[in-house]
Amino acid sequence: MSVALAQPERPDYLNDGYGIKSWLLTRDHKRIALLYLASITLFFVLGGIFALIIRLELLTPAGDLVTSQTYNKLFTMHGVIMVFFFLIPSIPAVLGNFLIPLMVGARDLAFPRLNLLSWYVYVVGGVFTLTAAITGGVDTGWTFYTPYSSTYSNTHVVLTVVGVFITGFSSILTGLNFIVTIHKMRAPGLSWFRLPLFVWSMYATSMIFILGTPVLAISLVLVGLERIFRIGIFDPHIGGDPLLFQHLFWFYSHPAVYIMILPSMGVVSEIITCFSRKRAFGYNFIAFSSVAIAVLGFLVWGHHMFVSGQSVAAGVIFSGLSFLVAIPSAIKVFNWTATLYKGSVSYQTPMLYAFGFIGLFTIGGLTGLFLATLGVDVHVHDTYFIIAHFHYIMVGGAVMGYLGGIHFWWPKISGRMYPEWWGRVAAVVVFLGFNLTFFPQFILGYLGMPRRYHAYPPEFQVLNVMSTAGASILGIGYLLPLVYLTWSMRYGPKASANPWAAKGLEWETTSPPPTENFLETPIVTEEAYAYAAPGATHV
Ligand code: HEM
Ligand SMILES: [Cu+2]
Repeated sequence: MSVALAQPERPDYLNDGYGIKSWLLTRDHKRIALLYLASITLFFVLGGIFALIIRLELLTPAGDLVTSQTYNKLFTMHGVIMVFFFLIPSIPAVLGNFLIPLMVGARDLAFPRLNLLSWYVYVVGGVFTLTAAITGGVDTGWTFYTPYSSTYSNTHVVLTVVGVFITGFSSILTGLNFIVTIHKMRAPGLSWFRLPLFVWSMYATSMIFILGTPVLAISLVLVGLERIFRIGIFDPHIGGDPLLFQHLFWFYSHPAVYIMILPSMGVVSEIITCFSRKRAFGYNFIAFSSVAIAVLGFLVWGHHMFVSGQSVAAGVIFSGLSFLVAIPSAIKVFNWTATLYKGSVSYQTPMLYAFGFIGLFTIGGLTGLFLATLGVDVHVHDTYFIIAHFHYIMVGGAVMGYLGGIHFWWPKISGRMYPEWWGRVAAVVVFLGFNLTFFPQFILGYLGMPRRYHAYPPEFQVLNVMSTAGASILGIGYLLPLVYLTWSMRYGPKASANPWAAKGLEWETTSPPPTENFLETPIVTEEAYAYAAPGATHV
């Protein structure tokens, strides 16, 4: 190795132009993905700090760390930030933006300028909501239930919902961009049923973005108008109906919970096939179950309103429809398991997260069925059982998938490898910390501890201490990737084009990819996941 030929380095998307301006005005989907990564990480850290203060408050029964008013603002800001500014945009805006053009063999998304605009819209929305937080906060809970939010709360409701409203446009524009790209810009030979499953999940997610987000936007505008002009939409004193808001809100927000989980399911499908070196078992079923979840998700909002006084008939119908959603979800879990069966499985970091996802999502999904059962829900409604249920889905599921995806595609994104040992350590710490945080909450809720209270009877303390301890471990678990991924951006060993020997067009270009993604248009000649493991009897 004495004479290294001085090869002029081909520019990749990271070194093709320097300086702040070249980033802030970029139209490259990969750079925009990194802009999102930075801003979303910031929100995640903020939301996480709020969460830790909440858990510290609940360490003792007396409610002695912060006042009850401050406590209400803390859990509201935690929820608003995590849901609207982290979970909803996380995988679509970061991984979707980065990967969809690469996966379909295109040079960029269909509307690159619109993509950049989406990021600015997201940031402007974030600035509004953060301003509300800094100048006094909001205490309605992330669900903004009326008539409290529209009439009685004297906090910054309007500023907060304006921020969420603005950010909604970012979702809509991103969804539009993805759908057009997936329809119109697939490489020659890339038929619908050769698409990576991640692309299918993004397609389903985009449908919800476009069909659901406007409903949320309108409901929030109505809350604002009601507060300012007293127009009588939600306040019964002036002819309004407070339950109307719950219908409008959940008509969006139940589908929105699938916005948070479907993308992770797509990520998990990619990771499982790659690290078991098998084609996806039941590809069509996995693909269509994403679409089925998106459609069914619009029919079940009433399961959030079982105790709001809706008719028994409505309750029974919503209960039954909720059970239906379990079918496509179970199909996915079954097909991932069948994909693993007789595969040559390896346990790299992304795969550990994928396993974590499957286990935790299953617990979250099954407890969802408890909640969909009318009689059980009446008992645990608005208790910690609910908190545990949706954190198993949204943190155990969605965040695990997000971290798994970030690790899986990190070599492609940064052109560097992360330290594998640290990766595995972090994955295990996250898994253990997560379960210690949220499992006790199922028991707490079952025993009757209500959610959103800043003090509680002493008999609940032991389980709360466990939960707070778990949250601290979880916090460390999240901090680790933040540190070593940042480190690897500079010092990590250079990654090859395809370090996992994975299938998919994104692995056929260099790491990191050139600005135009591919030097020549790729042509697709085989199905997705054409892995053949040596020694495997099934491929
Ligand atoms: C798959 C992803 C899922 C996610 C992300 C999710 C998320 C959530 C969230 C955020 C809440 C709490 C809302 C609040 O603040 O009040 C919730 C409550 C609920 N979920 Fe899920 N969920 C999922 C799956 C399911 C499934 C499959 C079912 C039923 C088949 C279900 C049934 C329920 C019910 C009935 C409630 C309301 C309980 C109550 O407030 O009394 N969920 N879920
Ligand atoms: Cu729901």
